[in-house]
Amino acid sequence: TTAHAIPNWHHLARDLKIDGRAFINGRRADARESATFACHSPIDGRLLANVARCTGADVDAAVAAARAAFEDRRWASVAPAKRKKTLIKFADLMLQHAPELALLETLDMGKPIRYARSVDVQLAQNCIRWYGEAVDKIYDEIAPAPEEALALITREPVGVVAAIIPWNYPMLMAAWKIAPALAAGNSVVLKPSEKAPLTSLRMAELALEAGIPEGVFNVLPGYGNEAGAALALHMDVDCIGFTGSTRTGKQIVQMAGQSNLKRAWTELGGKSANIVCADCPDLDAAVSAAIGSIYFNQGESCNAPSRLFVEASIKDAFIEKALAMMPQYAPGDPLDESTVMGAIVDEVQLRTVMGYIDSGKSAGAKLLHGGAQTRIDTGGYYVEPTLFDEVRHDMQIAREEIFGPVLSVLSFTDVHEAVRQANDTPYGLHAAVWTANISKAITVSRALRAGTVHVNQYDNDDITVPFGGYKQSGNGRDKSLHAFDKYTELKTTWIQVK
Ligand code: TXE
Repeated sequence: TTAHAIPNWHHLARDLKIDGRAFINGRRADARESATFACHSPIDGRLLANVARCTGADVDAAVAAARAAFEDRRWASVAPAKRKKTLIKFADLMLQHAPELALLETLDMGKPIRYARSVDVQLAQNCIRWYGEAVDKIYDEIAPAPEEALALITREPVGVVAAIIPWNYPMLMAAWKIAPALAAGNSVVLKPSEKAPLTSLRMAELALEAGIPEGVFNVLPGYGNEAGAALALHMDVDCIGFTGSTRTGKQIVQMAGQSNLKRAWTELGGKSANIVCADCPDLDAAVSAAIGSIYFNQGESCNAPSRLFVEASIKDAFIEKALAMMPQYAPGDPLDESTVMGAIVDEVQLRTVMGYIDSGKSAGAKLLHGGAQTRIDTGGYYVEPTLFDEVRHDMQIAREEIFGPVLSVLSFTDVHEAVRQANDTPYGLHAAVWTANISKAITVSRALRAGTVHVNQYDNDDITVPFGGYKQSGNGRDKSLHAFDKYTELKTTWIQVK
């Protein structure tokens, strides 16, 4: 391919046409009574679009369309090899529209355009492509039954799948849910976060263009307590896949139980611990992984290593190296290609983050860098990368998910005590240990109660591995072939032979 010049994002943003209507049964649709909510950019507060504010009636319409599509099997009966081609076409269309999708994502939730383009669009289209590729390579099972019978164990789509997703990686979270659900032959109703609904809507248009039939993939923007709750309570939704806060995840599971016991899968918050031992094989790598992973995406990542446990004897050296890296994370204009830290998603989240920073200061943690709101004259919401030292395990900033660019440093002298504190949290999403001692690495990684444990790195990630949490970080797993477990039912068929 020829090297493309980097687009002038500000010009593109000015000319961008944004359609905020819902997507139901293969068409754009206003919400009932044309209700809308204003979608503002956290970059500078500008109004991006008035977006359909879907409520119960719209949910009924979308679920009915999804059900009809499932019942007549217009997608479920399509041969896996053909479903594969359609999903790959969908992924190709996302790549063709990569600049537009990246721009929508950046405008909507404030992340730097360089990452929206190189990370979010790429990972989202790759996820859709990967499940497309997988779907004609999976075989069902035959049980070791007695001679006079044949027992088949087959997978069937669960039916109508609802997906409720957050605002931190809108396109990627959409892809993690819809790709395995669609590949398995389900119909989907997706509710994006009211804070970042735009890329989901555009993805629905591209899916239709790729050949995913009408009614199979619907998108309903709206508020959680309106469109979201109506989906979670719906009697004709068979399964719900949720990513968001632990508080809302508990409500989703309750609503599933109080309605039709729809299968409820949750991917929730985290307070991931990163344990760096004095025998860490590469201190520079440990520092850059710790800093890069907490400040990436403005700290708005469920698996961000927000608790850093450093062995006391190397803490000063660690912090000196960390402080030297901080200037490169100064927030900038997200539409500028050189920016690596963008805007916080909205004013509510900004207030939450600032509240935690105040709490850290008043609890006696030592603020070594940042701690302030910045770029206030832009009209947007920016927070400096913030580093607290001398954090104690019982402080609020060490216990609660902040979901912002705030790193808490705790020190330890006994690795067993560090592991105990690392596990002393309701969460269990990610964790890490850095040590050159192989036995210690294995012992500690076994002891850490988390869905993913990193040893001597933090960044490796791939669609091939499951992602999800222990404890109150949720249940079920996104990504990898294991995600099919959530969106399929296992059927046993006994056939008498003689
Ligand atoms: O999340 P919510 P919010 C954490 C993070 C953040 C906090 C609040 O700490 O500061 O949650 O963010 C929908 N019934 N995470 O308020 O409310 C909502 O519309 C049905 C961590 O944005 O959980 C959105 O689509 N749905 C997390 C989705 O749930 C409801 C990612 C997530 O919103 C609903 C996001 C209801 N009653 C936030 N209420 C992670 N770990 O990845 C809300 N929703």
